Amino acid sequence: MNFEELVKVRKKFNVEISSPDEVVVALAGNPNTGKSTIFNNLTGMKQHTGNWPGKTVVQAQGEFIFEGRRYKLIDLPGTYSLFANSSDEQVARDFICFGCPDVTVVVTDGTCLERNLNLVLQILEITDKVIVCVNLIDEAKRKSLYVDTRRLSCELGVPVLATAARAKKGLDELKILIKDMVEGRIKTFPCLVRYDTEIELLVEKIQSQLMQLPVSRFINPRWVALRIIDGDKGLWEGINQYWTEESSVIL
Ligand SMILES: Nc1nc2c(ncn2[C@@H]2O[C@H](COP(=O)(O)OP(=O)(O)O)[C@@H](O)[C@H]2O)c(=O)[nH]1
Ligand SMILES: [Mg+2]
Repeated sequence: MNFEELVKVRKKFNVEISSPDEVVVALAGNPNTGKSTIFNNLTGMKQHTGNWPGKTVVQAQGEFIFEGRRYKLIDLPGTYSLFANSSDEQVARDFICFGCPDVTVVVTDGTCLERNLNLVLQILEITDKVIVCVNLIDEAKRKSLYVDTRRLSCELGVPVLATAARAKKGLDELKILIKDMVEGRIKTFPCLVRYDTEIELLVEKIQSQLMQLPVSRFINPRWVALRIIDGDKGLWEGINQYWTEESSVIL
């Protein structure tokens, strides 16, 4: 998307950007993983809260400047899944999918990673611009849990870093990773869930048709194909709501 298109789409989420250099970072994760702690530490006093447009879900936005660049941080509602059963999940999914964040940071709880990885895998199906934060690493250590972030990063195909947000540990590294990702110094190879052959063949078929549509420039065709097979109506609603200009092409 060019700058004007991005400005228009993000405005629909009440996220205003003023220059093409400004970076939009979404903070996603299960509830109580430390998202707000990270958000507050990174943005300090430069933040404000409101509601997501048309929803009673609280939206927190904040800013920080790092090495001369402005970053806008969007604290998404805490969710266990993106299958849009609640308005929280819908907000998180719609923003990750249609709000075009430049980077999505998924904050996970290092003391119960397994449960958190479900959301990580769902987000990796939508976007490859993901950084996984294994937070509460101090708690994990206290429970004698060791997280091999390097191995996890190899398996997920995206950067993984350990943080202890309450003690402000790892947050400088997080900023560097975000910057490196935005500036194209990090290549990711997201781990994608492979489904049964029957489904994969169908995905391939739908995907190749989607690839011929202009909208495939903006949205991951594999993910759309999976949602179509899933019979997910929320996807069409999202496309109509946020990408009106593109919808006639896809529907
Ligand atoms: N020990 C420890 N506590 C943390 C850490 N990060 C956040 N917390 C605490 O975990 C609780 C939930 O954090 P919060 O940021 O509100 O989580 P959110 O629901 O994801 O926004 C709060 O009491 C935080 O102080 C951390 O790295 N270590
Ligand atoms: Mg919070």
